[in-house]
Order: sequence, then structure tokens, then C-alpha cells
Amino acid sequence: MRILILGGDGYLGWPTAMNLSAAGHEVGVADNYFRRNICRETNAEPLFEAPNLHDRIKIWKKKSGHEVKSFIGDLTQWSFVEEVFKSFSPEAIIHYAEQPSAPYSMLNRRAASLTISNNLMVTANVIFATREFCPEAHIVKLGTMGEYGTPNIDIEEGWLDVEHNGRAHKFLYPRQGGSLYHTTKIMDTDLMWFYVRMWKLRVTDLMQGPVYGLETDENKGEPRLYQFFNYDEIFGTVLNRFIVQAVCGFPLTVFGKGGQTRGFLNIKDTLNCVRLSIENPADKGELRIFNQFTETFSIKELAEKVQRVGNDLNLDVEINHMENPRIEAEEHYYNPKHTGLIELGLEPNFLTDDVLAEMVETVMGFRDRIDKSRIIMNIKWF
Ligand code: USQ
Repeated sequence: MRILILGGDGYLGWPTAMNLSAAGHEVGVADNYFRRNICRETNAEPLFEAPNLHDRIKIWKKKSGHEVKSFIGDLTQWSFVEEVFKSFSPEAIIHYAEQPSAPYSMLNRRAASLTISNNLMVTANVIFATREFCPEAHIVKLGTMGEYGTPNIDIEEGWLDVEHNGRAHKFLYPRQGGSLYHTTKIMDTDLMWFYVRMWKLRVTDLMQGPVYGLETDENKGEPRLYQFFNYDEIFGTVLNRFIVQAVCGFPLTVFGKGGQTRGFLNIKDTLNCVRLSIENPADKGELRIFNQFTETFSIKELAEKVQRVGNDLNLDVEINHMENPRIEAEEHYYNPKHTGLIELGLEPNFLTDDVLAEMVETVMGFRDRIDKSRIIMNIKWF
């Protein structure tokens, strides 16, 4: 299949490009280095230096023999979108091209406004370009479990059957984001759903939980092919941060009580979920929603796991319950369904002690690159 990955330089975009090209698909990637630029601007550089997209593509070609086509430009600009869609003619589009950080979206007015304009305009352009240049193509859009928030009822897979005064109707599951970033993802879903109804697009919206992990089948043993691995307060997701903190002797930064529970997944499973969605497309006129995670943990449980595994590796890991810089429930009910991707054939890579130990050991090899001043950056929601 001809697959266009928007945001193909990112934490998920680049490993997806390698994974799908290794699976025999023809892959094109588009990116404007937005993520790299805001990392630089906020002094949130990742643990590994990533070669630019042209070099990554060359290194991957040398390792695997597979070609990936690149388009460098800004997907909020229609002229660039038009050029990419016309020349690549995708059969499937993976839309990762968004500002992905909740803390960045809460940093200041400028960051908030960039998050809104980038995320919504790219989503709108993807919709317009698909209709104009490839109306049969399948859009796979990365959403987030955070769209649902933490309601006091079970979370269904995207939709909710509501009975009211003796009548029934199916609605998008109620959403309430915990950050501006999460709120833009809710707006994306609304845009997609509107145009699925208007123009019979085919869309899969993947509600993904926080991802962890470093090595994939494609980058193993070749650090120049690693995706960005952030451990700073802006772009680092919680488990990746805890691993780096354990390695550099920084007490694990549990925000508040640590009863915040989320659905986690290994980056290898992100790749599997996206590939399964692409290879089993949604129907025309369907907005298909999957909850994309493999297991749930509270933040406190995660910290305790990292502490146990780290101490077994002779690290001296402490846990620090610090004042929560975010506005979120620190203890809550959480029971999200996640059967759709399993039914498509997903075989989860669970978070075992061995998986954790392997991550800790890999990061230990790069211990002297860790900059502890990036761990707490004092970004507050209030
Ligand atoms: N947390 C800590 N300590 C830390 C960092 C985070 O206790 O040092 C807590 C947060 O308060 C939050 C939870 O861990 O309750 C998850 O935080 P996170 O930074 O790993 O994840 P989040 O900001 O929600 O965003 C990440 C990705 C985002 C994705 C989302 C999925 O950056 O792109 O959409 O995970 S979800 O969390 O399900 O919305």
C-alpha cells in the first residue's frame, strides 16, 4: 500500500515509517521539524541526537534496503499539502502531525495558540486534501485516551448508547480533556466525524494512552535510528521519564498522590496497532474508534515497578510525591474498554520486569548525556 505518514520525523512517525516499509509498504513521510524546533526552543532536547530526516532515510536504506520518500514542509500550508498529496497519491494517510505535549500546550499564550492553530489546521487540511485528491484513501488519525478524561463510569470504545426518556441514540462518548492539547484532539475528532458524515470519508481514530519504549525491531542495535527519547517535563512521557530519573539518581517525580491511572503501551504495540488499522481499513462513511493501550497502571504503581527493577540493577531509586503541577484527579475510577485492536489480531507486549530492565540498561549506556535540569521545568496548569 502507498502510505503517507504526516509527522514522519516524530517519536511515533519515524518508527512507523521504518516499520511499514519493512512490512513491504511504499512509505512517504512529511514533516516540518516542528517538534525538533520546539524542543530546541524550550531546551528540551531528547537523550539521543537524531540525524535529520534525509540522513535517517539514508541510514535506514543502508540497513534494510528499503526506500522512504520525504517531503519537508508545513502541513498547515495548503500549497505544501497539495504538492504532497498530488505527487504521492496515498492509499492510506497516518496523521501524527500535531503538537503532542500537554505541558507545552499549557506553557503560555503563544504555545497554546500554536497548539490550536497547528493541530486543527493540519487536521482540516488532511480532510480537504483527502476529499480532493484521494477520496477512497483511509485516514488513520492519532487521538488520545485523554480525550475521555477520567469519568466515573466505564469508558467505551469511542461511542456510547444513550437512552433518554424512552428513546435511544448512539453518540460519540462524552469527552473532557485535561489540557489544551487534549482538547485539540477532541476538536480533531469532531472535525473528522463531521466530514465523515458530509463526505463519506473513511477514518480510524486511535485513542492512545501514554507510550513508553525505545527499541523496536527496526532500530535495534542502531542508535542513529532511535526515535526522539525525551525525559524533560514537556515532551517526556511518564515512564520514559522515570527510567531516566532512576538511571541518573533523581527521585522519581510522582505528581501528587500518584493514583492517576492511564492505559499504557509499548511503542512496539503502537506500531502493531497502526499497521493492523492500516491493513484492515475502516469502511467508507465510517468513523471507527479504537482505544489503543494494552494495560492500565496508576503512576504510583509505575514508580514502584521502576524502583524495584532499578534497585535490582544496583541503582538507588527513591520516589518523591511532589506537588502536582497539573489540574487532574489524583484518585479516580478508570475502566476503559480496549477490545477492538485485540480483535484485529494485536498481541500485546506487556510491561514485564525484563522489559523495564532492558530499557534501564539501554539508558544506562547514555547516562552522561542526561541533563538533570530538564527533569523539573515548573510548567503549571494553574
Ligand atoms: N506524571 C507524573 N510525573 C511525571 C510526569 C507525569 O506523575 O513526571 C503523571 C501526569 O500527571 C499524568 C500521567 O503521569 O497523570 C501521564 O502523564 P504523561 O506526561 O506521561 O502523559 P500526558 O501528558 O497525558 O500525555 C502523553 C503524551 C500525549 C498522549 C497522552 C495519552 O504526551 O501525546 O496523548 O500521553 S493520555 O495520557 O492517555 O492522554
